[in-house]
This record gives sequence, structure tokens and C-alpha cells, in this order.
Amino acid sequence: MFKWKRAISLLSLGALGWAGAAAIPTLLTPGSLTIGTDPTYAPFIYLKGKTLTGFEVELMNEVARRLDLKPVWKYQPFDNLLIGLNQNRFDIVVGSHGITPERLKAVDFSTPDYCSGGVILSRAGGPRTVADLRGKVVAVQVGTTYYQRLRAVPGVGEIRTLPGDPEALQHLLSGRSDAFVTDRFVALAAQAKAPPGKLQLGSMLFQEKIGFAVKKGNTAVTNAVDGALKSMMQDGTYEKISRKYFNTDIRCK
Ligand code: LYS
Repeated sequence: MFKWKRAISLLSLGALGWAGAAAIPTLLTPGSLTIGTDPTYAPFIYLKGKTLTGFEVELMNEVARRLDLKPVWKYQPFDNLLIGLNQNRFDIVVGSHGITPERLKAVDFSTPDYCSGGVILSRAGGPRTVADLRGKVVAVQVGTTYYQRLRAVPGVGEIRTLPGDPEALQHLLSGRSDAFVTDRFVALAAQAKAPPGKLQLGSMLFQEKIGFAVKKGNTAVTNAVDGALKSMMQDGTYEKISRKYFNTDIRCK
């Protein structure tokens, strides 16, 4: 018996594969999606042993699957990611980048893949509000929106910029800083990992839309990724991945 269902699904798979490859003539390596990232940002992008994992990693691997592309991940420090993108090292950057007017001058962004914001994290008894930061030492990762926003807070004693999020957290845990400003979900994950009662979350300083960065004018990649992301948001895949990490759906409302 002729298997219609199978024939149709094979046909559409073929069409999808063809459409995916044909629709992105600007890929650095045909058939692959070369992705730049900094894997030090749990629970969004991190290494479990040698395996790269996290919310944005799972999202992008699924985007690549839907576009019939092999995801090839390359690691760079956060501060070099957008520069590397403009030097044609990657097709796309997955770095939990906030979509800001400054960054939009240098790169394009996908539609936001989640919404979050910067929060004050401190040791129990430490600063919780913006007013509490007066005269205090605050750790933050270099090149981030947290650094940018913190600079606008009047009266902060000292801003310590650290190369990575883990180093900034260490600064706070060891008492070299009074507070650490980072993403709310990163702070929640750090709090859960620390000894019970050691860390507390304070006020949210600002909210931001996060997106994947693509080289300016590379609309073939941006449109393909947006299309895959949209289908994942519509068919429940996005929500499933989001609930796995956060117990809630973190798409921008
Ligand atoms: N969302 C922040 C930003 O856009 C932090 C990004 C990830 C830092 N490892 O700068």
C-alpha cells in the first residue's frame, strides 16, 4: 500500500530542508549555523561538564533543527561577541544581549527571545534598594547593560567590573563587593546554589528585551531565525523549554 502520510511528510521535509538552505545564502558555512556564545551564564548558557546547555542554547539548537542547519557553537568572552560577529566569525550571537539603541547601531537583533531585567543581589543584610547602594562596592560584568545602568545610579561607592558573571558572583560571596547587579534569573539560580539564607534578591533596576544578534543587514539569517522562533512560540515548544528552566513562560508579553 502506498503510504500517503509518509510520502507527504518526506516531501515537506525535503521542501523545508531546501527552503532553509536556499533561503540563507549568507551563511559562513553552508549547511551550518555558526553561533558565538560565552558559556558562563547559567541558567541561560552554561557548561554542564563539557556539554553546552541552558535555555537559550536549547532554543537555538531547536531553531537550527527547524532550519535544517547543523549548530556549530564557538566560545568567546562576552565582551568580544558582537565584535566577533562583525568580523564574520559567527552567523549569530547567543549571549542574552539586551536590545539597546547603542547595540542596534552596531548589529541587528532577532525578535526578542525573552524578557527579564537587572536585579540587585547581595548577602543577607546587605543592600536591597537603589538607595541602599549609596557608598557601596558593587560588582558587575564588563560590557553589560547592568554596568551601563549601574553607572547611572547616583552615589554608588565603587563599581567593580569583572570579566565574567561567575567572577562577579565570587566577589560578592567572598565579601569583596557589597552587591552584584545581574539578570533576575541568573541571581535566582545563584541564590539557589549558595548556602541557604546566604544571598538575597533586592530591587529590579530595569527591564529589558533580550535577543540574538546578527550582523547588520544579514536579513536572510534574521528572518529565518525569526520564522523558526515564531513557530516554536506558536506550537508550544518555546513554552515547554521555558517551563523546564524557569517554571514559567518568559517570552515578552
Ligand atoms: N543582559 C545583559 C546584557 O545585555 C547581560 C548579558 C549576558 C552576560 N553574560 O548586557
